[in-house]
Amino acid sequence: MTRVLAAAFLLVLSLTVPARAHVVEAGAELRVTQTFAAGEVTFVVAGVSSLPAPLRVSAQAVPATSLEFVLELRSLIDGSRSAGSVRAGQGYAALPVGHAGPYELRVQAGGEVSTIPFRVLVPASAVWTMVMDGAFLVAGLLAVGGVLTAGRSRLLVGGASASAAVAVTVMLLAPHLPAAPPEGAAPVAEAGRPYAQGRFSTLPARPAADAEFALTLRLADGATGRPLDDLTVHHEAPAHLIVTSEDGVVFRHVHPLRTAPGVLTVRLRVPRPGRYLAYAEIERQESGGQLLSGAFEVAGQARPEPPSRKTAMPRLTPAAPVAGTPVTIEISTEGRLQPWLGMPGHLIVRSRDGLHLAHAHGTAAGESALRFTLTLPDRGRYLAWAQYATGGRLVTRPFTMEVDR
Ligand SMILES: [Cu+2]
Repeated sequence: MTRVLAAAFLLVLSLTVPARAHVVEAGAELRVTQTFAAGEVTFVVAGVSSLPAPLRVSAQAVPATSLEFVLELRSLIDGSRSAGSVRAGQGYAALPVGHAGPYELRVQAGGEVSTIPFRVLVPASAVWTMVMDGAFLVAGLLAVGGVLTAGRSRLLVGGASASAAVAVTVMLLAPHLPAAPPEGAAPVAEAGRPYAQGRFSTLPARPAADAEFALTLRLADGATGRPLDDLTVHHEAPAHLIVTSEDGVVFRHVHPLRTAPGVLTVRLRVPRPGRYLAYAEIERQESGGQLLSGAFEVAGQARPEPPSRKTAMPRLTPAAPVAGTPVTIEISTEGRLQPWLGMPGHLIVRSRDGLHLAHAHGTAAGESALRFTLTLPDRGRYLAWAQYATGGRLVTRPFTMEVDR
């Protein structure tokens, strides 16, 4: 009986000991989406578990592009550099890194450059993980002894049981115990940080319809006024920029490039003149999300609305949405959904006057439908755009919603 128990325990041991992955949060990959002229490109920096090691950087683009990205990695601690290149959807660049801590990854393609700050983190062991590992080891050794002596040594069997109890207890408590901060992590500030101030500008100052222009967002710390350069990547980008024409005909959801500390820029081209509203979703480190807004004018000849693209026919529940209470929106999608920015789908909703902007995340409702739930604050007409990826391309489907009461 004891022999069977000991053998069973050894089996459990062999399954549990190598699976210590739950503490290795630092080994997670980092995904950063940037809008290049070619389209949306997500750079994927694979996690590392020990150093020195090559940092693997790959790129995924929608729509697919064969553009080559030149990469340069620079340590902000000692200035050491490594370089490489990668094509979207093809393999990875291996950039050697010697130590944990802050780095900048410079990505360049076709005259556009973005410098992405990030941290290389290496998992550090907390004291309790060492206790757990030690207890498992002792239990294992004693259990082996127990098997060899056919369970005749009470000391061995008792010791194995006691060690196993300690190990299992620590393992069960593990999710509630504090993890050691990974090596290379930034010092944690106690409170959140001041609000960001954002100023939008265009180059040229008055862009023209159908001509490329640069839209720049300059971020400043609300307390000191200094350039704000501590954005954290959320939903796979440091900043999500929504640009809509005031009439809602034109919609862009892009991810600007960091061209200098606190300066985010994206190249745009819009087909219609008029007033445009810009919104940036950002998140400072150790702080909540913030929405910054601005506006700019595009010059050019007014012309009739272009034939509208495929609009969505949403199914609303309740069919007549009520201000201040949730509405569920279901839209059917063509083709199998691919995650986009870490989610099956996104829904951007703007009030007609532009004073309200919401961003909801969808859940897949079966193979070919997306479901969103959100609450619209007031009566009126809302312009909505559902976004998802399928078949290697991004789909944007506009529709409107009326809130009558
Ligand atoms: Cu975004």
